Amino acid sequence: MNQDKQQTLPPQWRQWLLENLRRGCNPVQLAEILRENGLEQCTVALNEHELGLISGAEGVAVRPQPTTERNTLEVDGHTVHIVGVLDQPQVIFYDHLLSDEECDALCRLADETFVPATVVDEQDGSFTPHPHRSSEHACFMRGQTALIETVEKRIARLLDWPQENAEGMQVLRYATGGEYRAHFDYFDPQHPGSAKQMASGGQRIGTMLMYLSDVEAGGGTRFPELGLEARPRKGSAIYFAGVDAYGQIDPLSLHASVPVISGVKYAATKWIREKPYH
Ligand code: PD2
Ligand code: ZN
Repeated sequence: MNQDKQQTLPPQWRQWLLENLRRGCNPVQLAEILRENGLEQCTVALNEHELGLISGAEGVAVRPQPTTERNTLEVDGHTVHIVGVLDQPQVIFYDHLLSDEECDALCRLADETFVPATVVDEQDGSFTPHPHRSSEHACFMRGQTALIETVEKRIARLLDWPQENAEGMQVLRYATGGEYRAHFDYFDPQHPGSAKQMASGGQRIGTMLMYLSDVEAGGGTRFPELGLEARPRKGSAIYFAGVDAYGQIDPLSLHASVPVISGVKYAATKWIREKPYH
């Protein structure tokens, strides 16, 4: 670095930098913004108090940090297997998250209430049917039945994330040809409709997608940016984060439910929020 050019960061920028480091923002992105503003060579002297505040940010979890050390996890008397892990974006593949009986019971419960599935309208944040999502869904409130509550508790334990920081369960049914084209589960802050969805619970930071049926052909969950596809298997599940380790939305989480070629696909989603969702 050219020492002649070195100067102290202007006070308003200093405040901006400290504030964002404290919030846990990605330091690389903050450095990039400083560079864009010609401030990359400035120095910042921090006092002890400020250092304490920033280092405190490390302890604030912006997304679940599920344990992946063990291959088998005992959760409230139920044994779940971790069968795969991707670090970036964060994707965890679980087997036997649900028993066959739990899958069947969720399908039967949903069979009574299926309606055409909707997506969030980018403009006004309302739920609206869309040709890119040709499936049916049944929406449940958190804790609506004892079984739903059991599954929600299990997910909260697996992810080590509060049960109330999640939306209610949605059970999905895809007939042959049914699909959900490539999309993000997070709310894009650039879209006018996102503020309405984020008013309660903040950002959708992750998705637990559970497969409730085997499917003869098709029906995988595909991540086109990763060249990765999870295939449905009754009782298995994938968890994927929609934000990076700094809580920034992650475009690599783009995903789709590819068309069912043969059979019927049942799945269930639990969308995980950054804050309590009501
Ligand atoms: O059912 C799926 O595989 C799937 C894939 C991608 C569901 C969703 N997204 C969703 O409901 O958001
Ligand atoms: Zn999705």
